[in-house]
Amino acid sequence: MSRTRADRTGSSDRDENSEFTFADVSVVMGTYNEEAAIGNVLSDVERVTDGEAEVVCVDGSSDRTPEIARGHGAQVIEQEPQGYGVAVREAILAPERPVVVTTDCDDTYPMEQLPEFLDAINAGYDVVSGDRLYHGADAMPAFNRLGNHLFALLASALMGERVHDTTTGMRAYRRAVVEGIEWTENTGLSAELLIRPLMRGYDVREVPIEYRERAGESKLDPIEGGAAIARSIVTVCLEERFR
Ligand SMILES: Nc1nc2c(ncn2[C@@H]2O[C@H](COP(=O)(O)OP(=O)(O)OP(=O)(O)O)[C@@H](O)[C@H]2O)c(=O)[nH]1
Ligand SMILES: [Mg+2]
Repeated sequence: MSRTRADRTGSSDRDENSEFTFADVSVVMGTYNEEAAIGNVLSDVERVTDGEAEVVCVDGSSDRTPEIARGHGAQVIEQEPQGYGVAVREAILAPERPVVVTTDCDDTYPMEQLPEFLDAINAGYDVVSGDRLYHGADAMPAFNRLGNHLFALLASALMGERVHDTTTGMRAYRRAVVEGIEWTENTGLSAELLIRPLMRGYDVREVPIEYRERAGESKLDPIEGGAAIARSIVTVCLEERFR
């Protein structure tokens, strides 16, 4: 999926020869009543990155999620719950480290694959996107799985380039990407975070990831959320095509 770097605004915050380590990585997430999952997610990040990655949680919880996060040394930014994208937009823009990794705080995403994501950034990619559907995503509810396949087909048709998982929550970005684009979507932010960089010529790579069953309750209504995501895909693709 490599493309020409049409309008990149600086691909790296350090010299050509030095590689990013986990000390250059912020793992960020929206957290909304995730006390069943957050302990595992943050322990995994700590273990896999040797405690080097910093963690930022934008939190709207009324349960013990923020206490657990602080107990793991995470930075917690409090925010009234306003939806996925409002939280995640704040989360990606908060840190200052040169590599930003998003994840959901529901224990579905494999933090064990963080080294692979960092390797791909060090290989020169601007965005590394976890493709849950490659391995089948058996742990995903069938309706969501079908929807995610259809979103990827819709986005691929509108972009003229095949992508396989537009709604994944696990990605790594160079900071220049998250800062260089204005983000407008809420429930559809995850798709927007893939589509706008791709259509602007950034180097984007999908990597297959394992996907686990969710711990705790979903915050997404499959029908309403699905319709919002489809609308975001169409809007964002058209905006990018005619910008
Ligand atoms: N702060 C904050 N976080 C949110 C909000 N809505 C969702 N989140 C978080 O965003 C992440 C994604 O939400 P999920 O419920 O996992 O949505 P999803 O992945 O589409 O749905 P599942 O497939 O059921 O996991 C989770 O970590 C949520 O806690 C919100 O309004 N505020
Ligand atoms: Mg989730």
